Amino acid sequence: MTSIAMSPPKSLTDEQVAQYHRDGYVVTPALISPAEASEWKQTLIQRLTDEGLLGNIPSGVRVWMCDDLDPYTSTQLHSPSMLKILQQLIGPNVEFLSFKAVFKNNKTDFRSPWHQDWAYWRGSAKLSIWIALDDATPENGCLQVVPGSHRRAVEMQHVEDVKGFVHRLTDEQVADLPVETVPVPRGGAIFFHDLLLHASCPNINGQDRWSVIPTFRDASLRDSSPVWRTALLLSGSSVNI
Ligand SMILES: O=C(O)CCC(=O)C(=O)O
Repeated sequence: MTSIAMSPPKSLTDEQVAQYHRDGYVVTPALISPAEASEWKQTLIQRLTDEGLLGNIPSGVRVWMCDDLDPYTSTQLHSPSMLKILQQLIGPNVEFLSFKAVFKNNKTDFRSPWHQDWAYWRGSAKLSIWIALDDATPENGCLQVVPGSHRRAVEMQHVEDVKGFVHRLTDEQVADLPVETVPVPRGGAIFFHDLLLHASCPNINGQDRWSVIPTFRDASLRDSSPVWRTALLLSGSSVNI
């Protein structure tokens, strides 16, 4: 792990914890500092450059498993703030599974379609953190969510598309639902349940909108998901590894 200057540890209020359980998501406007967000973005750009993938991923999504952590990401994932908030939302046993970079810009300018992450991995409930590495606005592709949609899995279409997101809903299927658009400043984060219906706005102004999305689970629950061979225990004990 690298040594970096961390922001002071943060936690959620009881009201924010209740909001997560009621709505399926909660926003923290400053999980990390803007400087940390910028450094994380540069780290991921360097990784993608080293892998020969920068500018070469039509989906704008790259996933890394937990045994493939770069030092900067590892340090951030072990930050006291992140663990404290995860324990508030998941409980004392927290496992980290994988993380992805999702980048929208003047080339990958399409919206991510409506979906529930659970359709991709199934098994026990997961929690992901959508962390803004740039200011995320309605114009450059911030997230949209349907509050309360995390209470049940919905049937999704299977669509083959080089841009990814093969399990998705059409915009028409979401038309009558109470969509919220969620701008987040650089360093801010959205903690969200894997059944939360979410999408992102199209990038219409061409400005970078990078995010990093780590995924976690309650390590005390046995997970039948076939996606992860291994996990990294961050606190407590695990029935899975
Ligand atoms: O950041 C985005 O555009 C959406 C990403 C997303 O929904 C996902 O990776 O599950």
